[in-house]
Amino acid sequence: MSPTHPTSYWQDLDKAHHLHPFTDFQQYRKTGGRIFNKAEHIYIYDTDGNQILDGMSGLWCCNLGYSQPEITNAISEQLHQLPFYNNFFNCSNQPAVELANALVDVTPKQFNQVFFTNSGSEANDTNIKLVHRYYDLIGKPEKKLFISRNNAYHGSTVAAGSLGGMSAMHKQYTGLNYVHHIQQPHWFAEGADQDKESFGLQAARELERKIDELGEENVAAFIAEPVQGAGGVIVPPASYWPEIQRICRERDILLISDEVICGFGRTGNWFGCETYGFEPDLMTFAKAVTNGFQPLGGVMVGNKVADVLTAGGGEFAHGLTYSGHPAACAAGIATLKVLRDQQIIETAAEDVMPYFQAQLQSLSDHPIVGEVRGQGMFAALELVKDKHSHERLADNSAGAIHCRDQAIQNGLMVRAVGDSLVTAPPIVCSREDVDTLINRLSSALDTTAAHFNIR
Ligand code: PXG
Repeated sequence: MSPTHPTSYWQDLDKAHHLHPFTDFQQYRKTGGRIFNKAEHIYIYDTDGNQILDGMSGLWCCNLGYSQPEITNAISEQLHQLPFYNNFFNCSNQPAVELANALVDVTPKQFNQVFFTNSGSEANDTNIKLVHRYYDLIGKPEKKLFISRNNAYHGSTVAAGSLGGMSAMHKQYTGLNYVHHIQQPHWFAEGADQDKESFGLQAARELERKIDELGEENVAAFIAEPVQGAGGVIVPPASYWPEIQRICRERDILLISDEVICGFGRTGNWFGCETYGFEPDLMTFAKAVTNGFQPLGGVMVGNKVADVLTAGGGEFAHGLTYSGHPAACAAGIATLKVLRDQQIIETAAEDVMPYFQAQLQSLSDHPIVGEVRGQGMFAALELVKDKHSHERLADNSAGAIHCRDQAIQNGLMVRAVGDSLVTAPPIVCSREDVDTLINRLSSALDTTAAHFNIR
C-alpha cells in the first residue's frame, strides 16, 4: 500500500468496488470503513496511524498475536520450495502430511485422521457429508437429521449457515431441510430466573426431547461450539456438557464439537472439549490453527467414524482444490510448533487467563454491566439499563454498538453482539497488556453509561 495516498483515497476505492462480509452495502457506501495496513504483537495500525489494541485477535484467529516470524518464515520458505500442489488422485504434499501428524499429536486420543479445507464453513459442510456417508456405510441411511442450537455459528456457506442458528442468515435464503435447532444454554438471556445448573440440565435435555420428537432412528448428529463465540461468548453452565455427552452416547447420536473459535488455546486447553470434559466424534477447526496467517480449516475425524469410512471403501466424493495447501499447512505446522515448544497455552492458562478473567469480573460492579461471562481468554459483558431487572440499555443493540465505538475510539478493538460487548485478545498478552485492555474498556463503559444517563 502506497503511503503517499491519503486514507480517503483507499476508503473511496473500497466503497466503490469492494462488497464486505456481513455488511449493509448501502450504508457502507455512505460511511466507508477503517483501513488497516500494519500489525505488531497485539496491536493493529490504520492508515491514519492509529494504534489499536486488538481485543478480537483478528477475528478470533491470531491467538499468538501478529509478530510470529517462525510462522511467516515457514510460509515464505514453503512458497519457494513448493508453492502449490494438490492432494487429489493419489498425490500428497509434505507439509500436509506433516501437519496431519502434528494435529493428531495435539488433539484428543480418539482423533487419528484429518480432512483439510480452507475455512470453518467448508469444514462443517464436510462434516455433513462425512456423517451421511458414515451412516450409509453402516446400513442406517435413514439417519440424516442434524440437531444444532439457536444462535450457534457454524459458518456462512449454504450448509454451514443452515447448521448455524442465526436467524438473520436464515431469513435471506432457503436452508437445508434436515437441520433442526434447540435452545442455547444462555443462562442470562433465557434462564436467569432459575438456578444456573438446573438451567444447564434443562437446556441439555432439550436435545433429548428433540431426538424423541424426530425419532432416534432419523437423527445423525448434534453439532455445537463448546462456548458459542460469535453468538456472544455464551459460556454454558457446568452441568450442560456432561448431560449432552450422556444423551449423545445413550441415543447413538454422533457428537460434533465445532472448535473453530475454542480450539488452539482459547479456553485454556488445546480444545474446548477438554475444558468441558466431553469426547466428540468429530471436531471442526480453522482460524487459530495457522494463527490466522493462512486460510486453513478442517475436520478431525474420530476413530469411530474414520474406521467405517476407511474400511468401507468407495470414493468419498468431496474435496476442495486447496485442501491441504502447502503454504497453509506450513503455517499450521509452525503455529503448532510455537504453541508446543513455548508451552504458550499451559503458561497462559496458569497466569494471564485467570488474571484476565479476574480483571473483567471487577467490571461487574459497573452500573451498566448485567453479567460478565468468560472462559480462558475470551469474555462478554452484557450491557443493561438496570442490573436487577435486566432491562435493556437501548433498542436494536444500540448500547453495545455505542460502547464498541467508544472502545475503538479509545484504542481497543472489541465486538458488539446483541447487547453484549465481546473480547478475545491474543493469548500471548502480558498482564500489562490486559491492564491496558481493561482500562480502555472501562473508560468506554463510563462514557456509554454517561451517554445513556445511567448511574
Ligand atoms: N464455526 C465457528 C464456531 C465459527 O466461529 C465458523 C465455523 C466458520 O468459519 P469460516 O472460516 O468459514 O468463517 C466460524 C467463524 C464474528 C465472526 O463476527 C465469527 C466467525 C466468522 C466471522 C465473523 O464473530 N466465525
